[in-house]
Amino acid sequence: MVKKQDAIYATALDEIIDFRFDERVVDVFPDMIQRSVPGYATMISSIGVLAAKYAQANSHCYDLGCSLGAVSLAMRQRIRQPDCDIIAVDNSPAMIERGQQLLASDTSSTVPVKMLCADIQDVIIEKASIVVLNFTLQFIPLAERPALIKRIYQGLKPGGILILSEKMAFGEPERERFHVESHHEFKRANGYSDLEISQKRTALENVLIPETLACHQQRLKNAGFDFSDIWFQCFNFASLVAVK
Ligand code: GEK
Repeated sequence: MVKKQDAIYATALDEIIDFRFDERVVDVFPDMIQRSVPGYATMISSIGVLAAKYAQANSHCYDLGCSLGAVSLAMRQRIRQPDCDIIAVDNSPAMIERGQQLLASDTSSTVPVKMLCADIQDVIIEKASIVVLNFTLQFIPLAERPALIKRIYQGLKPGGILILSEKMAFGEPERERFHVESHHEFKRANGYSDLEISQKRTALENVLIPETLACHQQRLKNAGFDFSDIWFQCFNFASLVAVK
C-alpha cells in the first residue's frame, strides 16, 4: 500500500478543533500512526504472535477500535485454530470503508474477518479468546471505561486474553516530562515540525485521556483479571496483557 504523508497540522490553523477520525485522517492514517506511535509496527506484529498462542478453537477474536484493521490482519495471518473468526469494530464509517477494501485485498489467510461500523460500547462480546484494544480505550470517556473492561472480562473464555495498548500518563512530573519530551523527539525524528506536534497535541487534548499504569492495572483487577503485565513499552506508549 502506498502511504500518503500526513500533513494535516503542517500549516498554522486559525482554530484547532477536537481531533476526529474523518476522511482526511483515514487518507493518511498508516503514515500518521507509524510516525506518531513509537513501536507501532512491533506491537502489531507481536499481537499476531500472541494471537497464534492464545486464539482458541471455536471462539471469536475482537479488534475493538480497529481503524484500518492492522491488528485483525496480523492476527489473521497467525491464527491456526479451527472455527475461530475475527470481529473488527470501529465507529468511523470512513475507517471501516477503507478497512474493508484493504481486507478484501488480503489473501494471506482464510480466517474470516467481519468488519463492523459500530460503537464498541454496543457490541456484544461473547465466546472470546482474544480481545484487543490497541490505542482505543484512551478515546472512551473515563466514566465508561470500568464497565467496558468488565464486559470484556465477562465475554472472555477461561484462558482468554485482553491486549490493552495505550498512551500512558505517569503522575510524577519528572517521569512525565522525560516520556513526553522523548515522544516529541521521536516525532521530530520522523519529520514532524514543532508546529505540527503542538497543533496535534491541542487537537487531542480533550479527546485522548491517558491514565497511569497503576490505574489500568487496578481497573483490570477490579474487573476480575488476576494477572496483568506490561509486555511492551516505548516512551509513553505501552501495551498490557491481562489473562482470564
Ligand atoms: C490500529 N487499533 O491500527 N467505538 C468504536 N471505535 C472507536 C470508538 C468507539 N466508541 N472510539 C474511538 N474509536 C488501531 C488504531 S486508533 C488510535 C486505533 C489512534 C476508534 C476510532 O475511530 C479510531 O479508528 C480508533 O478507535 C483509534 O492498531 O489513532 O491513536
